[in-house]
Amino acid sequence: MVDVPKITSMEIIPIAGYDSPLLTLSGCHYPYFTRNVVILKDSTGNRGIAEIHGGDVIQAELESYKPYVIGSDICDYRKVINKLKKLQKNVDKGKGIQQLDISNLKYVVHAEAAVECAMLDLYGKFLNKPMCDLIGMGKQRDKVEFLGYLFYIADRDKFDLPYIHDENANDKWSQVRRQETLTSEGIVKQAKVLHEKYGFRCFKLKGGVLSGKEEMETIKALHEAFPESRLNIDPNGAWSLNEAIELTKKYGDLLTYVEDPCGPENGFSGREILSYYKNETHKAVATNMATVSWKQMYPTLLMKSVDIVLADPHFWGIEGSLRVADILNEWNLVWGSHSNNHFDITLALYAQTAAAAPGNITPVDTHFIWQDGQQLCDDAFEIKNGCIEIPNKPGLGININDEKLAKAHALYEKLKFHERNDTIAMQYLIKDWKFDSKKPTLCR
Ligand code: GKR
Ligand code: MG
Repeated sequence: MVDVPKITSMEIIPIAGYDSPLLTLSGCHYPYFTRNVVILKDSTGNRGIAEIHGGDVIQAELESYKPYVIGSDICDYRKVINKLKKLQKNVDKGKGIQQLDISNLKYVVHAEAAVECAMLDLYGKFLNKPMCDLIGMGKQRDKVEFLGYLFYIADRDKFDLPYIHDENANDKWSQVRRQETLTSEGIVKQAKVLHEKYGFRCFKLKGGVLSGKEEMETIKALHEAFPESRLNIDPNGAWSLNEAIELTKKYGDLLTYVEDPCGPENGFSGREILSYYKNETHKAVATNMATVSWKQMYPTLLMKSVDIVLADPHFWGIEGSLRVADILNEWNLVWGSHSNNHFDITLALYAQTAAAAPGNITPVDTHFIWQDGQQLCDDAFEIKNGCIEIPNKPGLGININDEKLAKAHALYEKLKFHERNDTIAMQYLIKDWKFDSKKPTLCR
């Protein structure tokens, strides 16, 4: 009989990283973003790691899990997760983020996904198998394609806030990602530099900032610069149903698919509105807003509201996200993953989960390009030719560097608040600016 290692300790380490003043419907990214890192130790001395969204609510949720995690056999991760699910306090109240109210994000995130990741990392180390071999129906592909996530960027000199400068960096991307970018030419330049550095063949423009027409003109410019590339725009539901239909009729052929073009309006949910949108345009639709839970999945599928569900493992759990992938694949629909600002541990999790997702998946979202250089692991995965190749290493396939982790924690300790808030920075640009799910950020 083999002795299965037991979990002997669980540490939750809140950390922070640097960001640019990226613009989205919810406002402007603050100079810092926060995450929670989980480290589990087992009786053999192995460490299992995970990273999830930041903030006090998620940190407290993770802390409350300790008595149920410590002492468990590492291979009992399903049993532990089932228990944690029953305990969960911050369950989605049904509204989710279908209107991109960022303050609801913490209710959509499932903190137990971090425990699942760290336990699977330990389990993989014990069996000497990569995580993607152990989850869902096992490894489906050796490499995973990611997309180049393009953002409009505000002028950092307009803020009295310590945005990172990267002044000493000599690569083009480190400079471009910190410069004001509010025009089509600027976004095309961003895409060109990203293509050169990471080899992306698929791009997503974060919309909801300028008018729909201006943003679709940017898509047109991107199409001219990259005629072979897959293009997608995500205004996070800022457009009305009518505007989304009009814009799609004029520019829709330039897009491979469109992400959350419209959302709830006139008493209809985002799922209903997207279904009307699809009936009229026949355009492929992706979402990370209308469908973020199993309850929301049922009406989504009944009404054929979307074609692509961006099932972030932090929202659905790792096995949950792969169950979504399985269902979508059986019905000729498509799996992908959404992202928020993150470090390299999340990048590895996306790669491992996507490697195990069956079917013809869509290139995975990642914000990591905006944080590249702030790696916590010396053996972090790298995006080359637009893809991450899954290494033949056990578990997640990466190992944390304690000094780098301590530095990210020290940065967190200096922060006055820990939850994401895009209004604070935005009010430097437009006095008294308030989030409005139906008004692009700069159209005030
Ligand atoms: O980083 O501001 C952002 C994004 O807009 C993020 O909050 C979204 O959740 O990337 C996400 C999306 O695809 O909707
Ligand atoms: Mg989205």
